[in-house]
Amino acid sequence: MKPDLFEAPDYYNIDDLLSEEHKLVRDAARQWVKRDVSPIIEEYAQKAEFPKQIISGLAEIGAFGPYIPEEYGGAGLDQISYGLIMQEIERGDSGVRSTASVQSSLVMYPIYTYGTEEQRKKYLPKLASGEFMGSFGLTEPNHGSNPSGMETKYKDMGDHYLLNGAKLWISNSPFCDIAVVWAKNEDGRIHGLIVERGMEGFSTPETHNKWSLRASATGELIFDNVKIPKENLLPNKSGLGAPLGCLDSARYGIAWGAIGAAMDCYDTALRYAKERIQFGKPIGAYQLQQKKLAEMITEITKAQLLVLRLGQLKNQGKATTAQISMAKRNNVDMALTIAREARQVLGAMGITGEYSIMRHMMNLESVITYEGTHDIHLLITGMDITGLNAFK
Ligand code: TGC
Ligand code: FAD
Repeated sequence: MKPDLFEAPDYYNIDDLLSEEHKLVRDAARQWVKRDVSPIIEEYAQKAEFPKQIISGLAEIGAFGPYIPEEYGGAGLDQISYGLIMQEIERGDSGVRSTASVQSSLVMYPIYTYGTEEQRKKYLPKLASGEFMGSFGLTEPNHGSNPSGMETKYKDMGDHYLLNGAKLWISNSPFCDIAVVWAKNEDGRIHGLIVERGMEGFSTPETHNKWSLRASATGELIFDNVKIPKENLLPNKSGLGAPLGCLDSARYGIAWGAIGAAMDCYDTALRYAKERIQFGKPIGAYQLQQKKLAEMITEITKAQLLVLRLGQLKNQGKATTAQISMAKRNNVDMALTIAREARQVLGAMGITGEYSIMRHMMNLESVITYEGTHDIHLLITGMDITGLNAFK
């Protein structure tokens, strides 16, 4: 892979709107990605393996629990810093950002928000340091976009719960130490349970043959009469709103993260267009290529402004699910369109692993599907503006 020459585009001087802390956090993540992710990521994507050696680095830049209070090992940062960290990590690779998103928003967030003080103390510091890695089990073979129909269930056995069922398409599953799993009780009410590796009847087979998110490990979570200690139930929220609340936080991070992938594609295409000579001129001198590049920077700039405002709302506790949906949907679609256009600017070179663009493009096919598909987010916006529910 070519050396990482990335220069971040900031067409509207958005840096002027960030605090010194935001810029320090962002720059530390940016330097770390350049030093520890860019040189190895193509190799790991090619061999379809998560690079476990970067776990400690992710912890050091605050990517595990950026907004979780410091007393539980988190970085105690605000929502804009969280977004900037996700942006920088996804600039390196969406799969690495996935690992951080799951750990922070789908494992640490529910334990912090819905868990007991004992659960917080037991798990959060280890998750923040990367000593423990977590996964989040919502999706099932028969229930993706409609998790309310989930079949995974648990039964109260007096001194413990008995868990049965299966989750599919689970990021980090093959190597997770714990899984936050959503299951129905005998009354059909959804609760979160913390399942630990080593519990009898719990297995995590890996899903192979992915063309997307190859540097992220994806797998199943299988529960065959798993005995769960009663203290592993998250007691402070039940119903589908509990997992959906976690998704709000993760989708917000993805809205920022997708900008990172788009910035990397744009920066690579811009540099290539200025250097590649055809018909005696750099290809960037031709109007067709300028149109592609001009539209890319326009869309990136709009996306940057969208998430910055969303981050302000989130810091004030005012960001709604529908506002987050809009940003996730828009920014991932924007990044995928830019990846496709940028790939064309590079001609044949664009299909090789010498450049990051094709990897970003393939990754974004997952990002546009997980955490609510492109269609589902449109329907969430539609429901919000019309007051009419297309799901029921
Ligand atoms: P609906 O009837 O609308 O809602 C059920 C209950 O939940 C409440 N609620 C929320 N609560 C908190 N936060 C939110 N964001 C909430 N949204 C809804 C709602 O008020 C209701 O409460 P109550 O008290 O009345 O019961 O639910 P529905 O069954 O009609 O479904 C709505 C729909 C389709 C929008 C939802 O199910 C959905 O978002 N589906 C998409 C599924 C999804 O996003 N799955 C993601 C799996 S995790 C993942 O992909 C990780 S990838 C990680 C990575 O690698 O980065
Ligand atoms: P389906 O729900 O079957 O949808 C298929 C198609 O139908 C889509 O185009 C969808 O938009 C459309 N559709 C569905 N319902 C409607 C409707 N009402 N109206 C119109 N169109 C509709 N899940 C987890 O729980 N944890 C994880 O860590 C996790 N990681 C993932 C990692 C990867 C790499 C991938 C690819 C997925 C991951 N997922 C995870 C699962 C992901 O959240 C689901 O794939 C996603 O929610 C969609 O579910 P589905 O694939 O079953 O598609």
